[in-house]
Amino acid sequence: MRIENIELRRVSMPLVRPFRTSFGTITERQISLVHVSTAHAEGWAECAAEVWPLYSSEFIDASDLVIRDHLIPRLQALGDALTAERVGNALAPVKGHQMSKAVLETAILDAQLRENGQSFGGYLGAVHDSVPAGVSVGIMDSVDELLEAVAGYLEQGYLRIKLKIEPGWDLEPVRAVRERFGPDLLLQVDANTAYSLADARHLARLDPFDLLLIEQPLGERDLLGHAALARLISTPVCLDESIESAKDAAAAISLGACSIINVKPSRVGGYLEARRIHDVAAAHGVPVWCGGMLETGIGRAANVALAGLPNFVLPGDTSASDRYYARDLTAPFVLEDGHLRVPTGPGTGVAVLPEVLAEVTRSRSDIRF
Ligand code: NPQ
Ligand code: MG
Repeated sequence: MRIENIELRRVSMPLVRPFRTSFGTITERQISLVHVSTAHAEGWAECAAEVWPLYSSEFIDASDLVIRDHLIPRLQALGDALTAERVGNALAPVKGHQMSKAVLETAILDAQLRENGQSFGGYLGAVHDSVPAGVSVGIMDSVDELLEAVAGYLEQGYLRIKLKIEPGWDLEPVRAVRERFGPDLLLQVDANTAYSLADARHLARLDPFDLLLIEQPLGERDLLGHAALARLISTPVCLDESIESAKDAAAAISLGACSIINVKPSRVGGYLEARRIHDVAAAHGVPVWCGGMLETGIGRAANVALAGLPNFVLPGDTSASDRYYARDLTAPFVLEDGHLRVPTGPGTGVAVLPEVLAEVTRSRSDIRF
């Protein structure tokens, strides 16, 4: 496949409400979009890196730079031999920078699939037409405010609630949500690395609330700590930040560091590595679910396709567009009976809306091939 141009575009997307996690609060998402043009098609993808290196070491300005100066030259060197399947190996000599690698591979895959008339879901091996939707609920100023927010999401049809937690906002909100909404609510928590192994006895106090899982309680490099914690609490441990590759997944499973994995294509370098994690986990009987990084419709479309694979057995953070954005960059994803439909058109199956794109664009630049 022959790329003619790659456009990098910075957009700014206001959130419908502030989103607070253990690592900070955001009110607006700054996103780098990658737009690939070939003679026959175009492809879009979005980079998950944020302004600050707080979720992981990656951040948006560094991402733009590594894409321009270190990753794209390696793709240009492939010439006409470039395919989406060759991107991973071509970029492998560059250490780290999974989100930057992921956005390039994904935009190229989108263009390639559009050229071939194949959908993301079809290419990846999705077996479902629609996927159950969960929602990630930020840390709030009061339990009353949280209960109101959860009630609103349940009214909209969300099938699973994930509460963001941190020391000082854990037992009380979990107890309140469990008591108010009852034992049948699918409920889980995400600490984004906010605890240490010394908190094991405290975290064991979540055991009675019958949570589906606790996500990334300890530091991202601390597989042994998670393995030790998993033996001290009955809530299943799920890893997010710790898993940056299929090899990481295999190691974490073998060590007993997790019994469930949150798969985020952006965190692991793209959809091909995400599918490998799905496969490794399936081979070990470990369920996975699809995480989210506050994607616009561009990234959401591909995530929903991935979530259609057979071992995505838990509802993901694949929420409707209006969970985050009043106006999305694509036609909005909407809940239908608590589910999102897997797009069936070529590539991601969604079209970027030119007027919205123009309105949210802050800068753009072209790299000619
Ligand atoms: C998680 N996502 O599972 C992440 C954390 C997260 C939906 O909970 C900007 C960019 C803001 C990435 C906020 C959800 C973010 C972000 C939260 C990722 O851990
Ligand atoms: Mg997480």
